[in-house]
Amino acid sequence: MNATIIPQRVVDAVRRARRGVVLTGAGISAESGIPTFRGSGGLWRSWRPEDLASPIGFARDPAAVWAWYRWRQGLVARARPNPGHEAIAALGHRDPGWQVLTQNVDGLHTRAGSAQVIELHGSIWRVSCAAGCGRIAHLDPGHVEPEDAPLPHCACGALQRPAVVWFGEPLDPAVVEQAWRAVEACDVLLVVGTSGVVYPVAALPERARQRGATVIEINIERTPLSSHVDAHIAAPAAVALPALVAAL
Ligand code: BJW
Ligand code: ZN
Repeated sequence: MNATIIPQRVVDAVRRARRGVVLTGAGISAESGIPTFRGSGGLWRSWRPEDLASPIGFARDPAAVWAWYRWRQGLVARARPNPGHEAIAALGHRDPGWQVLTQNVDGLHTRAGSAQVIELHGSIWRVSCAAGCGRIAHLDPGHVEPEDAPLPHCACGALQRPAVVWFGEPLDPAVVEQAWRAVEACDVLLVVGTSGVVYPVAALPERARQRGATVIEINIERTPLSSHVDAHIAAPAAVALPALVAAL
């Protein structure tokens, strides 16, 4: 596939954009070998979200939650950014007016060279205090603990937990504010590899449209967003994004 998969009006909108935003989900990292959540092969086919990605699940069985996150940390540590991440970084190098908002916790946008990535759902490489004392620690991707290693503890004595946003938890209000402002100010929003069902992030594309932005979705499947966007590009992110950047 080549640049012809990208409609000319999409190329024109991206070329003309003064402020662009890329909003990504798990699909951008699929071609780096990181499983998505929903759909075939998705993580939620094998595990229940309420067991592994909720405060109640963690309280019930912190060892199971830590084993799952350590397994995912191992996958991410061995993964490399793919041409989709690299094309997004290239957009930012071409024009620093582009901003990346991601639901992913894998850090691959930063590793690909994107600056100032807003991580809406946190990072798999940070841990926080499960008792809420506020201490945060950073993990070394070069030293992922085995899945059955002892559970990590905060200096206050409580368990540590992954510093990610689980179901039923609020996103960091400062981060939401930044994302909201970016989306309200943009003239182009690229929505890449997200099923668009998890709120509040799922509301961002609609907000961009209300404010007059051109919203372009890149996804191998149709999503609830697809009938509300200006263009749906049905191709893998690692193909469509390099083709788009090459056409600019
Ligand atoms: C490709 C591709 C390729 C594949 N190329 N594309 C009922 C109605 C509305 C809302 C709610 C409701 N019931 C509950 C809620 C709220 C809830 C929610 O939205 N639930 C919905 C599921 C219904 N939201 C929350 O709880 C959020 N918090 C909140 O609302 O707080 C309110 C509050 C205020 C005050 C006090 C207390 C609370 C928090 C949501 C947290 C989500 N957390 C997770 C896991 C944590 C991080 C981690 O461990 O990784 O975040 S869940 C999971 O879903 C993860 C993701 O970031 C998130 C989004 O998934 P994403 O990225 O879209 O991935 P997939 O797998 O769904 O889709 C992949 C897509 O890629 C697919 O479309 C593929 O086709 C595509 N694709 N290969 C291009 N090569
Ligand atoms: Zn603590």
